[in-house]
Amino acid sequence: MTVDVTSSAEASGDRPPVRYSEPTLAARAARVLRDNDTGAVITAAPKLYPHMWSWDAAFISIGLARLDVRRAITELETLFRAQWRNGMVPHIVFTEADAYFPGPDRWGTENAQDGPSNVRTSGICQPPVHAIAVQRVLEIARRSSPNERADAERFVRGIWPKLYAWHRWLVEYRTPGSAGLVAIVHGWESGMDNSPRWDVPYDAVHPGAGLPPYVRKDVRVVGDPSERPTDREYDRYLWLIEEMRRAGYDQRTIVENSSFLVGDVFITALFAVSCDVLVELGKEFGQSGEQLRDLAEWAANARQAVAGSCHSVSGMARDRDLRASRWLDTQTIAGFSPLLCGGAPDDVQLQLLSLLDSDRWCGHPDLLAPVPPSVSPMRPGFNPRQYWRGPQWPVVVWLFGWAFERRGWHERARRMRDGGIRLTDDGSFGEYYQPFTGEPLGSTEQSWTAAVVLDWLCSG
Ligand code: 2M8
Repeated sequence: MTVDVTSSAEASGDRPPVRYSEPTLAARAARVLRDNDTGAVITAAPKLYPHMWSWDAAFISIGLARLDVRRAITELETLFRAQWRNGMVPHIVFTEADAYFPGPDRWGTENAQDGPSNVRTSGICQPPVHAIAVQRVLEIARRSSPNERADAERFVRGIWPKLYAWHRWLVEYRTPGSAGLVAIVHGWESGMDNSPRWDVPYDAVHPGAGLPPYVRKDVRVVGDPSERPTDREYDRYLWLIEEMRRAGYDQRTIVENSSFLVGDVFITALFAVSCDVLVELGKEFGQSGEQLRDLAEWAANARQAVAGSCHSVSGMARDRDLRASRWLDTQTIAGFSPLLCGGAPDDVQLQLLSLLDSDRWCGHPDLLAPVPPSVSPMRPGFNPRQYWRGPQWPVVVWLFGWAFERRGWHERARRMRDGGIRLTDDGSFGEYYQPFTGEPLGSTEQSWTAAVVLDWLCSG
């Protein structure tokens, strides 16, 4: 096995003192995806997350397509078989594994009117990146064999109406309030669970006496429990589930009454660009003009909402607490959302690009790899080891790189790719990374990390 040994200075923290060559790294990434395949799904991670997660599955399918287009298609089809009757794509599709909390019994979605009958799922959603994955799988298949190309084209025809229904659900049920942002009813829907973005709205969530007791499993799996959210935070997460369960997972009731309702600017930006992608696919595959017009209108509205959220001084995009009717000024990676979807005025965009390059973000002199951390190392509250409060996430880097490429910013896209590979070339495929030492944190052998690394390596 080819390994390049780093200098001892770089080998600080617990990062293994090796840097794999690209072919070896690719082989290791492929092995992680194969090892995490239960035969039915690729679990998000073998120990910490032994089920299928919605946005993980999208990224996983992109990496899988580099190995086996058919397997990538199956992964997305499995996720969409769990789509709710109202269009929602659930954030977890449960396997038989018992090692994760909250499991299906705690969610209790089996009596939800709109839930799927064939499989057990959670009762919330995650960021809408699936159209992006479908298009990527198609592109990769087209560069593979004629059979894979035909399989992928058949697949796109079949999944397009389901993607449209998923996007329509987000508009119908999750775009309340005048700001036009797509709203979340639980921090877990954002995918950035424990981000300081949610600290203020979570302060208003008061777990009631009726919160059933529970035992966490995540802190037993992660070596250092202080990286994970606190018990107090978990009480709030569980309380929100309790509220939804009591509402029978009826979306209108939840959006009206839940203790947490926040317009999420990062999801809104992803939604805008995913609608664009769906329009492109829909035009090519002959979908109805009316639906294409809907998608174009939803994209325009979402883009406008993202631009409208930008702070007048910093330029950073903001979430909106829809319960308290106020903007949330906490500055995190989500503040760069307009760079994902475009639509902000040129001066704001330039301001964001120069901020992203500055020593407050990617240009910070102590970063191992010049890719954006989840929170700026210069902000109070930055914690280099704590879940969504400072570390770098390879999938987030992939998303920015993908968006930059799409926007024609090839040099910027290349920097995200190269930086992402530098971050992960220890070959452990961490869930997230300590930005200064590159120590892998949380889970290792995390499927979506392996998947985006594989995509980067195959697109170099
Ligand atoms: C993390 O979220 C789950 C809850 O959904 C957890 O902490 O238990 C997040 O990083 C989320 O974005 C990700 O999809 C999930 C599985 O990788 O883990």
